[in-house]
Amino acid sequence: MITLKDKLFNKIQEHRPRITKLLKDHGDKVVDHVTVSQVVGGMRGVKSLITDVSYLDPNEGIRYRGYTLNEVLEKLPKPKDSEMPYVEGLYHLLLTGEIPTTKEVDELMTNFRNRRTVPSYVWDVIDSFPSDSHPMAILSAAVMSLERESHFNLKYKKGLNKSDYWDSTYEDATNLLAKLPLIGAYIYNKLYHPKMGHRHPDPNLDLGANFAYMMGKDKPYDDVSRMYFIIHADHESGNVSAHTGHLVASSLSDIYYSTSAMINGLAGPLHGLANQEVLRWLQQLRNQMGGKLPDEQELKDYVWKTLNNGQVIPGYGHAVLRKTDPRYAVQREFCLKHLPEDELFKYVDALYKVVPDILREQGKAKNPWPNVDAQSGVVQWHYGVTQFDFYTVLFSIGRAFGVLSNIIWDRALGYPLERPKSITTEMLEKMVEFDKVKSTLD
Ligand code: CMX
Repeated sequence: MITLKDKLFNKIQEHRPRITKLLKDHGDKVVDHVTVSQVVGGMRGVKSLITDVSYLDPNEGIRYRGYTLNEVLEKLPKPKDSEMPYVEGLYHLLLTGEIPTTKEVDELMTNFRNRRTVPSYVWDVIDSFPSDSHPMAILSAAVMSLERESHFNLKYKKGLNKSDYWDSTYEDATNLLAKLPLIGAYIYNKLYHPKMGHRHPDPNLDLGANFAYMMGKDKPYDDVSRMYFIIHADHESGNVSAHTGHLVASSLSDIYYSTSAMINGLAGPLHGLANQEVLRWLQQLRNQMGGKLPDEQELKDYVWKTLNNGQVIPGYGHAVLRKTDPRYAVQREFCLKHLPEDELFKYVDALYKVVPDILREQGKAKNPWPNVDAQSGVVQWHYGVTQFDFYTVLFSIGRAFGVLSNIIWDRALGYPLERPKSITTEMLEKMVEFDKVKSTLD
């Protein structure tokens, strides 16, 4: 049977001439122009990165390899009696653009199983952290400690042909992806359930079910894990975590350095950490309400108070999206089916009815609609993962699938070191002055 790696190689061979032709025939074609606001404002919307793994449409949301999230969840093979597909199948889709067969997913599950042994020194690194450390800091260090395992580095030192970079990068990436759920669950049990201790993975389970098992959670947490990892996997290349992973990898740092950097970027409250901020914010409100559900006016007052204190409403807004995030919608559907009576879900749903209008009235946020983080903590909380500091670790495990797929392709297509140009404020001022003088002369 043709392996995932063989299939990937064929896809790479097909794709390489497209980039060569684009560069040769159209290298000077102008793709975008850049305004002063974009230079000062974090390069919002500047078309300057390339990826085929996913595309984010402002109104429609994310597509993985052309498929909407609902299509991905519908088309990928699923374990028996499960609502959510195999995460292993998602990796196949992200890398090749093709929906795998059940047989291909089976093969990939064996492949992952053979790669998931975590060296004992990683457990030592995790254990050496004080128990009040943030789980994202521990995760980042645990991934970093694995760097000595990099095949890419070994081969590069011996002399590696550029056209073969992708091969050992694929090996490193797949090794890390197989280990990440074990590392995540170990961190969880160390910090929050030290008495339960570390659970070894069950060889008969897929990645999502094994994660639930290692976390000590019953069904349907296996589906929650699959859903969570799949919907968080990729959001094209410009978001902080994906961009950081790509940027670091562009210097040919191996994927352990790149993934650790990706995790560090995700740990910011404006990005992945927003899911824990949502829970913190909801808990504050819940405490204030002393057990009763807030009415509409009480909710509005709480939202306005947050804004008037100069804080953002966590879980709302987005740098690219201009509609409700489909990742929010997928989780909402899951909640409506499995936990419609959950108290926090009712809070989240009630907020959905008031926050967009308030943000519109305030007039600052370009997108008043909820993003993925508005809903994800509630699902975790319902199934007993109430330690909200941990939520971004779950996001990281999912995000690594997209970022690493991208890095493998970056190497396969020979994308160079990333190096945008910076200029000084004085230069910008002179450009503006020059335009003013020019227009008076015109
Ligand atoms: N609450 C209050 N104000 C908000 C807001 C929100 N949810 N979203 C945006 N704004 C404000 C911005 O802070 C900014 O204010 P200033 O002009 O005073 O700086 C203004 O609206 C314009 O911002 P924008 O162009 O609409 O949004 P950005 O691209 O700058 O930022 C994001 C995007 C996500 C950081 C922002 O919407 C935000 O802070 N949201 C809350 C945090 C959050 O949920 N982050 C998770 C995003 C998803 C993810 O990456 O995981």
